[in-house]
Amino acid sequence: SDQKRVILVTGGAGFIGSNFIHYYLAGHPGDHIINLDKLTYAGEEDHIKEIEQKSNYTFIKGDICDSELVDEIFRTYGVTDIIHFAAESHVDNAISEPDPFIATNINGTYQLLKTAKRHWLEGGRDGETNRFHHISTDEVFGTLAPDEAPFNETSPYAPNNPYSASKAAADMLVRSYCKTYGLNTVITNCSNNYGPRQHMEKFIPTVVRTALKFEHIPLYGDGQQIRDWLYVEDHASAIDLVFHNGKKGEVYHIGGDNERANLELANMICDVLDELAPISSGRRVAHYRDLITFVKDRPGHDRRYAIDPQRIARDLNWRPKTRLEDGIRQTVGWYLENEVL
Ligand code: NAD
Ligand code: TDX
Repeated sequence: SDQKRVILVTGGAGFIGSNFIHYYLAGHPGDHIINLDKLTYAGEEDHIKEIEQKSNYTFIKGDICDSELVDEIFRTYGVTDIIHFAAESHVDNAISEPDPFIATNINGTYQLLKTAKRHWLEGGRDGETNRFHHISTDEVFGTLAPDEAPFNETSPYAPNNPYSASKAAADMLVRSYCKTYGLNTVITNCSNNYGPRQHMEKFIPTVVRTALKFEHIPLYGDGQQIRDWLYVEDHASAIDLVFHNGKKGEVYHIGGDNERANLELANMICDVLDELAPISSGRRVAHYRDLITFVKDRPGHDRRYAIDPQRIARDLNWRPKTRLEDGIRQTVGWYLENEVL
């Protein structure tokens, strides 16, 4: 619609949220984005500093679990929609300390739902124009055997670690607010994102960072775990489409059509680095791939994730655009230029 939207984006100083805000404001300059982010260790104000001067963008440092703050933001700005990215997102952290995952991913999502319901649905309002878009993950479906069909929107939930369990719980709460109260929700479950601004704790930045320092490149277990890789800008385009055109109460899976074993991906990154950051003679290795080292496996490590993206392809005509080789080259180039690792 051409009605001006005031969108509360949560977690917009993180990896996917910041890429999404850049993408969205370029395409919808008439809308206003309020970015609510706690700036945990994973949030980075630098990620959105270029848009800070825009009149249709407001940054608020705060916690999604703080329902009084969220309520005040609704009252002050007249929030019309929510796109909810904020989460604790790193599986290894969830294994060592699950507390913040339960607080942010479960209770934080609940506080947003509760406040949205109060503002959009109570007092006889039908809330049909107010969208609550929840960003989730393929990890909630657990793990796939090599010969199994990819996850689709009817796959059973089977989370295997405290992170994916907390995201699964959030998905269920969102679902319930649509079924019970009629909140206009959509959920997207996507595969592994990569691209500029990803936190260095994640796999791809870890490979780039350790390689450039000539440290061991750590591959968990046998390195044969498979992930599907989605370029973050392709993800942003899918979110934009689902947010505007997705069906109320619907779930959409977003995949990159790029299943790769971790070892194969690490080798690909190393080959790109050989080209973009050539190793001078006298170093202890001739090629970055010689730094790859197999280390202790992650407990409960899911063997394979893969997404069947037929629904979003058919209903919304979305497809990922970026070839993995191109996306990796751009991402590695970005890390080299920005020296953030
Ligand atoms: P990220 O860790 O890079 O960013 C998370 C952001 O949320 C940070 O800026 C952080 O400061 C903020 N945040 C954390 N707790 C908060 C709180 N209580 N209140 C307000 N802000 C808070 O994460 P990401 O990789 O950008 O992931 C974004 C979303 O996408 C998450 O919901 C995640 O579960 C989902 N997801 C990520 C991937 C992926 O590959 N990265 C894949 C599938 C789904
Ligand atoms: O040093 C490493 N070595 C390694 O082999 C790291 C950090 C990871 N890995 C492996 C584990 C996984 O098989 O690489 C793969 C990717 O690991 P992560 O980047 O930690 O991502 P993953 O656990 O797959 O989860 C990601 O995708 C789903 C995001 O972090 C989640 O937020 C998202 O929901």
